Amino acid sequence: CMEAGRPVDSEMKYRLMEQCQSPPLNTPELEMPAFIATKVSQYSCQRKTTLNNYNKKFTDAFEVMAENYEFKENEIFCLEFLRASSLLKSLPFSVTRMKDIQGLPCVGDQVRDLIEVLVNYLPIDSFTDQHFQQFTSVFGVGVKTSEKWYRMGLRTVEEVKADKTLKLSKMQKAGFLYYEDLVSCVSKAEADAVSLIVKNTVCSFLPDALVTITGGFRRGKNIGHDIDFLITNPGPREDDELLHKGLLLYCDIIESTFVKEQLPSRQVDAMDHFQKCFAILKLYQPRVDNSTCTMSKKLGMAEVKDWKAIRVDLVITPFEQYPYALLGWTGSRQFGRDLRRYAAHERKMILDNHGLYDRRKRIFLKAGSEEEIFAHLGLDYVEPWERNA
Ligand code: DCT
Ligand code: MG
Repeated sequence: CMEAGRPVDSEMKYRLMEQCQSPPLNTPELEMPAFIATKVSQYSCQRKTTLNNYNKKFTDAFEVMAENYEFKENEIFCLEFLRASSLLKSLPFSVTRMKDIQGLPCVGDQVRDLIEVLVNYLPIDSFTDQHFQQFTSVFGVGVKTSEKWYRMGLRTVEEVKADKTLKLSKMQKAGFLYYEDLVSCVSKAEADAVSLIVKNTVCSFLPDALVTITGGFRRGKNIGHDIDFLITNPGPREDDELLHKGLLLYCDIIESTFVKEQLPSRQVDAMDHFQKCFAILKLYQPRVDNSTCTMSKKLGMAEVKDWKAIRVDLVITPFEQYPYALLGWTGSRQFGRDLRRYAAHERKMILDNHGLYDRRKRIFLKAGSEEEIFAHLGLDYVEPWERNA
């Protein structure tokens, strides 16, 4: 159900123009080290992308466009904007003139048009499409449901909550119940605190288990929407329950669907087959202001909430697939997509979160570390904090 594309979505362009009523930006010319645009790879796995993004005003807008096209199920245009966003994140300078993007890959006509609109304006800090971001920010609500609610005339999370006729899944119910906590980002300190809880709990079941934080926090981010963990146990497999019940506010366990003989999936955005648990954890936090606590107790008021609900993904992998799972779950999503695209198009190999299959030699390539996977692919190693594509 691809939709025929329009040059740049005219409504979106109009709204962008409206938000850009500020005078043109006057940045002094910066001394740039030699930068050769034509040498930049179209694959983010051949670039280094740290969190130092010089082109946020463009990449934010591109990500909104990508999300907009995802809603319209136009995958091609969605990917065009995601690739352009990731490319601009890797540039060592801010784009200030059209000349700056000359010769770069991943800049199609639509992207070029939008850059032309934005290049003369100040950064847009709060440009978001309220319509759909409102609903997809709820745990368990995807683009389909969000669009359905929007078409029903619902506009805010409160309106959805108040509508008793809606059938919510167990996941969405939890999403609404802990909504405020879950939309407020997870901090690095919270990630460290949860990390301790998860490690202690896992180790009480499996003393030799390896527990690693993955996702954005492994890439050096200071905030995230969730905390991702990879758990593996050297030696014989044990599928014990790894979860400490009292702290679990919500838990959805997906059993492993992995079949040993199965070839890696060719789908670029495929889910993996690991046993995983999408959970909401109760993290007790010492209150900063103790007086409020005692005061409210004295006055017989409702007790002050001394915990925060935090989204945690636990992924359990067999030991021999651990490096592939680590590479996949460290992300970013775009980095992973490009790794798989690079493997398929440049190496005739199929990569997923379980392994790497060489189609010419018809063998699975074993790896003991992420470095070995990059080597199998003939790629220079990219550190986790350089994978923020
Ligand atoms: N991933 C994957 N397979 C999935 C889901 C995710 O390989 N089915 C990878 C891609 C990125 C990584 O796992 C972590 O996913 P997120 O938590 O969604 O992304 P993040 O980069 O950690 O972002 P955030 O900071 O918002 O949590
Ligand atoms: Mg994450």
